[in-house]
Amino acid sequence: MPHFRISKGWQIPERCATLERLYLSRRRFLAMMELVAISYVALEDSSMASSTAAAAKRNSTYTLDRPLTDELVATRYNNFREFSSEKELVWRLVDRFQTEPWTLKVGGLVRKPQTFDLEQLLRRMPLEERLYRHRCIEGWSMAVPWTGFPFKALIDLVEPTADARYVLMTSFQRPEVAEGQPIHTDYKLPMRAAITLPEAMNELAFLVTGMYGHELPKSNGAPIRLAVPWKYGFKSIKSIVSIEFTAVEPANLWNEPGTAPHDFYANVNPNDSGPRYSQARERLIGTWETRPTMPYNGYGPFVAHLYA
Ligand SMILES: Nc1nc2c(c(=O)[nH]1)N[C@H]1C(S)=C(S)[C@@H](COP(=O)(O)O)O[C@H]1N2
Ligand SMILES: [Mo]
Repeated sequence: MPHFRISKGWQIPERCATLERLYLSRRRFLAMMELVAISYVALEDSSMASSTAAAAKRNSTYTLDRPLTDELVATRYNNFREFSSEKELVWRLVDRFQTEPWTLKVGGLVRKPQTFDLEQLLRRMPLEERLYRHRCIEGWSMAVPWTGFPFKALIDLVEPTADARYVLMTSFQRPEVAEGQPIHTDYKLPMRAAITLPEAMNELAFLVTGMYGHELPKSNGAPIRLAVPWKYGFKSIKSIVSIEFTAVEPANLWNEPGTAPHDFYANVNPNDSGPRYSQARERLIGTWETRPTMPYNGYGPFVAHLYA
């Protein structure tokens, strides 16, 4: 972790003022930033140890129609409401969130429910790199080299029963280190995302542990997040702590009480015109370029048959 990133944390932008006022006096805020700087140094060693989670051979099946998003843009413009609803702020607020060690509980309608130590699990999983587009329902997109393994490889370990129809993933809940968790009102916490079992078994469904050949940054959902690139970004849940196989459609973001409604599948669709956003076009972050939105975000050849 280069040290210039630490000093950047001191440059508090104007829009943090609200957050600051809500939570901390300026003095306490600065003291916290100092602690953060110290823990950065302490963390250096442990984060290098798990670099196996990050670098892997590229699978050439998945190609892009656009340049990769600049790494600094992709890692510093984040939706991660547990920390902040300000996208440019998330990466500055994640330092106290400890992601090692990490356990992933996999259960529900499976023959072999298991609680995995993530580091041990990764030694057994076939890691590869994939170039994927990512499309947020807010109308922005990025193109990222993810490292990870097919969701199916994990599903094969636990063996879903014949009754299993859906897969529910739950994110972490630690309000003491995630500043957004005590205040934010958009998501029911902990955040949950669900897809169908055939969707999870589809070759595109990818569990991500790294990006750009590096360890997955906390801002992007360390130590393990989903990438389902044909769906709006909110299905690609970050920092997953549990995966549960169910027979009935689980309540999850955005179709549970208290959240803005959206259909369960949330497949990218240029004809969507929700109350908040038109989905006709998208903006490529880090650029001023906009492009027409593609059905299934361009992944129709892989997934359209699931909905026929
Ligand atoms: N736990 C959790 N996962 C999450 C979110 C979140 O707020 N919390 N936001 C989602 C949304 S809306 C998007 S667009 C992507 C953003 O991923 P990125 O920050 O890596 O670009 O993460 C998704 N996963
Ligand atoms: Mo999103």
